Amino acid sequence: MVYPFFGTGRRSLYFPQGLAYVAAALRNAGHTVTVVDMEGSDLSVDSALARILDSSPEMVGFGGMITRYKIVRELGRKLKKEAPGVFLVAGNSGATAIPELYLKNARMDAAVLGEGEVTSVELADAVAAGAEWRTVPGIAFLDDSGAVARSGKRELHPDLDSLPWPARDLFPLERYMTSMDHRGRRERHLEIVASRGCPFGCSYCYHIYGRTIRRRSPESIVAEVEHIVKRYDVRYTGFPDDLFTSDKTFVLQVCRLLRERLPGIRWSCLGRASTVDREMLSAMRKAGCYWISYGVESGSPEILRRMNRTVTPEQCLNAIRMTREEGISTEASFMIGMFGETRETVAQTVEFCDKADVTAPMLFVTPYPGTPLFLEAEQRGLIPDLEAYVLSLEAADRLLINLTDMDDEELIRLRRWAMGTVGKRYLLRKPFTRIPSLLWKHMVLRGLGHLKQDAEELFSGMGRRPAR
Ligand code: B12
Ligand code: SF4
Repeated sequence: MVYPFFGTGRRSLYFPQGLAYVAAALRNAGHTVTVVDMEGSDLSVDSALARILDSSPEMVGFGGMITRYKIVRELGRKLKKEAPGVFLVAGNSGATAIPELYLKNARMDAAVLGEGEVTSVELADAVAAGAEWRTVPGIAFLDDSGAVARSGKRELHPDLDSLPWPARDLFPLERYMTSMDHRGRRERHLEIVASRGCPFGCSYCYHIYGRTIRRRSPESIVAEVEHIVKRYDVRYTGFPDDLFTSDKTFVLQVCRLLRERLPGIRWSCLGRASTVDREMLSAMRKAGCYWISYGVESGSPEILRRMNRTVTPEQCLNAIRMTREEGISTEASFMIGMFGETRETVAQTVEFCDKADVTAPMLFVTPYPGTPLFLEAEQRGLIPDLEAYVLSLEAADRLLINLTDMDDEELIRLRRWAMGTVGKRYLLRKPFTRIPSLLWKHMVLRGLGHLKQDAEELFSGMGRRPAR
């Protein structure tokens, strides 16, 4: 199992839950699993290749989201040359959304579509036995004519509690746990997945687990948190689920068990404004919830409507205020550059940040493969070369595709203005605490070298809103 590298110079490491789940399922089924973790072990392509070949695998599985496609392609091509008999398979959101690239250009024999535990075991069983593997449900492969073919549909796993917990022991876990967490702190941390799926249909979001939400039982979730606390001395945890707050009864039950069994634990999750209320937030706080990040995305009702968000700016504002009042830190995320975005709608986002008293990097709206937004961009002819586009995908802080009627330069300037203005006003509302804390966070996360560049960027965006 290979976890491809993303880039250099970062100080936060995110444990690859999906790959670890698949590794556990394969091991449980009797296969011998070795992990080559390029991210956690800081491996170059050549050293990863050497480690893969050293382990004499029958099958190599690649994980990592779409931003890591470049490395999968490089390793796939090299492996096909050096060890042509080894079966190559890729999983995760990229391979699921655009299997054709992984099969044709990265030389994978198969792509596992969606949830990987059962499919990868059936595939490995078939490959190990020299049996027909193309009939395993839930995969894509190239047929004899070189066209992408799909096997039958793989049903989503009906009982998440019965899946083996991620095979964390196969990874250089210490590095993940002691890396910087999302708050810029070094408190031993590790997250666990409590549910899969989300019923909403935001147009920029990719649903690898579909629109039906499946939750683990609160008992199983808290048992896993207890396990990571006891076994790895974890002090801070979190739920990276699409929508941890989807159901009040579920959240209240998890909170009750956390309070009873792990009174000192602290944790975080992602939130959606329309699914939280005061009772839920209060219970979460009492159970150790320390931080919630809300996807707000825009302060303009019209842009939210175009994103199919089904939340209003007022709901977001209420949720943020309520969360703070209950004693939980909040963050909000924003994007700029949706179809229909104008200088006025960006100004509404800036106004929202003022009212909510938040600051946040604002990403460019980026159509990720498999999303409704991507389909629309493709239909409008905005993605003429799929692979070139995928290779350019990073963290959406560079403008890759302009969906607006503004020209690129204007949109870039507008984003810089919005971020600068929001940042400045946020700092000046409480200068004596916020400025030192921002400087410290920047130094810790980005290093001294970036301080000057970041400050210049911030100050250059603080002027008047750019004229057309
Ligand atoms: C946590 C998270 C992150 C973490 C990092 C996680 C990590 N270790 O890589 C952080 C915060 C860093 C992050 C960043 C980004 N993320 Co993110 N992230 C998630 C999130 C919320 C959960 C991922 C997770 O742990 N899921 C739980 C595990 C169990 O599921 P899984 O990973 O999908 O694994 C299963 C299958 O995919 C499959 N599988 C996975 N690997 C393998 C390997 C093999 C061999 C096989 C057979 C199967 C297989 O089986 C697994 C078990 O069923 C997902 C949303 C989601 N619900 O998945 C988005 C998501 C993956 N992120 C996404 C995006 C767009 C990004 C960013 C590009 C955002 C941005 N603009 O900056 C960045 C990219 C950063 C980077 N460095 O690459 C998109 C990807 C869209 C796409 N079409 O690919 C998603 C789907 C969000 C969304 N709903 O749109 N992200
Ligand atoms: S952005 Fe959040 S609420 Fe919207 S569909 Fe994705 S996971 Fe669900």
